[in-house]
Amino acid sequence: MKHNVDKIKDLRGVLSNGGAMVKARRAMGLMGGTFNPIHYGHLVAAEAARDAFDLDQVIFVPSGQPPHKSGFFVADPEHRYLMTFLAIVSNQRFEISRVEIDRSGPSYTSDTLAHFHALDPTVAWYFITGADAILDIVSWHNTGGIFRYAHFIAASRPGYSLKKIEAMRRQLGDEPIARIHPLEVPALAISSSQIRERLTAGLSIKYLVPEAVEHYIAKNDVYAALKA
Ligand code: DND
Repeated sequence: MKHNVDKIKDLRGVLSNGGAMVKARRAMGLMGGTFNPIHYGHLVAAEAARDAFDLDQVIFVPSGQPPHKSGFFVADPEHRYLMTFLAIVSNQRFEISRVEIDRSGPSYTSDTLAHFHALDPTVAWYFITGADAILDIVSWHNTGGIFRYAHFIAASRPGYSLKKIEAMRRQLGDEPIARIHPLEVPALAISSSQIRERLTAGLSIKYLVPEAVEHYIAKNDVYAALKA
């Protein structure tokens, strides 16, 4: 089964237009995340973005070394990769990339976007985030560079207001702001931190994460360190 898309061969599409061949500008989504663990909030946001922006595929990109996470337990990258794989495998339009898992050093989004742009510069790349992540974007590494290679889809998330995007105009500038596209998605007040808290307390995480992810966590005791 194809599940590593870092060597994309089939991205270039052509449309037949009255006999002339016109290169189609394909649109692809990138769903970056720590996925510690992945849950239905992530999956609903990715699917809603795929639908609304007519994306050919959404590629999930689990962070190897999250650039900004500190002060709490982050599961091993291979566990987070495999949980993400299990969560997306049944969706034909979802894929997964190891690019950040296999890259050493902090997993900066600017490097990842440059990577995908280089794979196929004819593709319109859309980086999907939740409202909380987009409102924090001014603190990201190489803020000037991240908008060069991608548009951003900012999915609504309970507790965060997409109206605050406008307030970042002064710091980011007009062009980057024009590349941020707010998107209302079905509200799911689920977070990875809430799931970790439930695991710590010995509470059920059923129906918050896909069943295969729930089983993977239990079988491998992925969050054992939290119970110590
Ligand atoms: P998170 O750690 O917030 O991921 O990271 C999101 C992305 O931002 C990753 O690709 C990071 O590498 C990148 N980032 C962050 C900070 C700095 C830099 C890059 C840098 O380059 O300097 P989570 O696993 O927590 O969540 C994944 C995504 O899903 C996030 O965008 C989050 O907002 C969203 N999300 C939801 N959206 C809608 N409803 C929910 C959600 N729960 C999470 N319930």
